[in-house]
Amino acid sequence: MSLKIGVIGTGAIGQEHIARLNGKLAGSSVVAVNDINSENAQAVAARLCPSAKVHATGQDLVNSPDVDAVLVTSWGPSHEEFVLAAIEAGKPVFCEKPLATTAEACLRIVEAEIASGRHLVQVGFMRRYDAGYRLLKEVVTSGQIGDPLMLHCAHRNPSVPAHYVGDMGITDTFIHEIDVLRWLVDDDYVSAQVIQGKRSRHALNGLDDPYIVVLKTKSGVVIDTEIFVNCQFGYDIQCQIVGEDGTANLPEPATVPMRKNQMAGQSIMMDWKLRFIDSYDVELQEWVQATLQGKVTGPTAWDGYFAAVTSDACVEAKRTGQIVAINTDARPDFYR
Ligand code: NAI
Ligand code: ISE
Repeated sequence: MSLKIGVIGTGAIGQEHIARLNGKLAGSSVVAVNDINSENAQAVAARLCPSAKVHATGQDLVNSPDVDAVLVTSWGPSHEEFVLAAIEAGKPVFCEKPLATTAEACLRIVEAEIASGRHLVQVGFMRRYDAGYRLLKEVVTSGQIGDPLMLHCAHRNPSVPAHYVGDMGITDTFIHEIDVLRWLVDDDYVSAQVIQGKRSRHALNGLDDPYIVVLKTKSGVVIDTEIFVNCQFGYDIQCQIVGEDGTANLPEPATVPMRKNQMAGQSIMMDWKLRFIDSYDVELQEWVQATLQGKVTGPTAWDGYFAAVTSDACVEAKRTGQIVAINTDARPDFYR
C-alpha cells in the first residue's frame, strides 16, 4: 500500500522531501503540490513528481480526495493554517519545524487535535532520527553514565543568509536543540537564561552572535548551548552529557582522518543539509510507515508547543538578561 501525499511549499526543503517521498523511500508517492509561487510549484512538479496535480491553494490540496496525508514545508507563519485544515479534514499531517510561529498558535493546534480525537500531527524535528543522537539516547537510557547532571552543547553554522535576522538564532536554529535535548534527558525545562558573547565582526545586520543559552530542567539538569551562526569554519554540532558516573559525547560524522600539507586532521562539513541528510530519510520513512498504520510515532504537536513556549522564554531571556520561567500546563493525557 502506498501513502498518497500532498506537499504545501515547494521551496528548498519541500523539494528535498518531495524527492525522498517520490522515489527514494518506500511506500509513498507525491500526488499533489502547492506553493504561493505557482510557477515554482509547476516547475518543481515537472522535475520531481510529473504526475502530481498542482493545486491553486493549500486548502484545495488538503481537501482533495486524492490526498491521504499532507506535508507542510511552507514558511513558518503559514503552518498553523494548513495544519488546522488537515486536522479538520481528518488527515495525517507532517509539519516542518516550527509547528507554528507562536506558542498560542501551537496551542490551538494541540486543542484541535485533541478535539478531533485522533493522533494526526507530527513535527519535523529530525535530530531525533540522527544515528548519533540515537546512540547517545541509548547510552543515557541504559544508565551507563548514571543520571545526566549537565549538558554542554554547541550549534555553529559557518554563516547565515541576509534574511537571517533578529532572534532567528533561537527561533530557527536553537529550536532543534530545544527539542532534541529535552528528548535526550526525558525532562521538561523550567527556566531559560541567555548570556551574550562578544559580538563577532562577521555578524551582519545587527545580529547578536554568538551567545550562550542556559536551560534548566525540572529535575535540575543544567544545559548550556553556544549558538554561533557565523563561526566561519564549518557546521558544527556538539553535545556532551556529563553524568554521575561518566560523560558521553555525540559522535562526529564519519570522515577520513588525513595527514597533508604539514597537518593532521579531518574535514568538517559546511552545510547543515548534508550533516543531517540521513536523519531526514529515516524521519520521513518512519512517518510514512506509522501513518499507514494510523499512528504518530515521532515528535507530536505537544512537543511542537513545548518547543515554542521554550523558544519564547529564551527570546525574552535574551531581551531582558533575566532568568525566565518556562510554564506550561501538564502534558495532556492524549500525548502520554
Ligand atoms: P523556502 O523559502 O526555501 O521555501 C518555502 C516555500 O514555501 C517557498 O517556495 C514559498 O513560496 C512557499 N510558501 C510560503 N508561504 C506559503 C503559503 N502560504 N502557501 C503555499 N506556499 C507557501 O524555505 P525552506 O528553507 O524550505 O523552509 C521551509 C520550512 O522548513 C520552514 O518552516 C523552515 O523552518 C523549515 N526547515 C526545516 C529544516 C530542518 O532541518 N528540519 C531545514 C530547513 C527548513
Ligand atoms: C536551519 O533553518 C535549520 O533548520 C537547520 O537544521 C539548522 O541547523 C540551521 O542552523 C537553521 O538555520
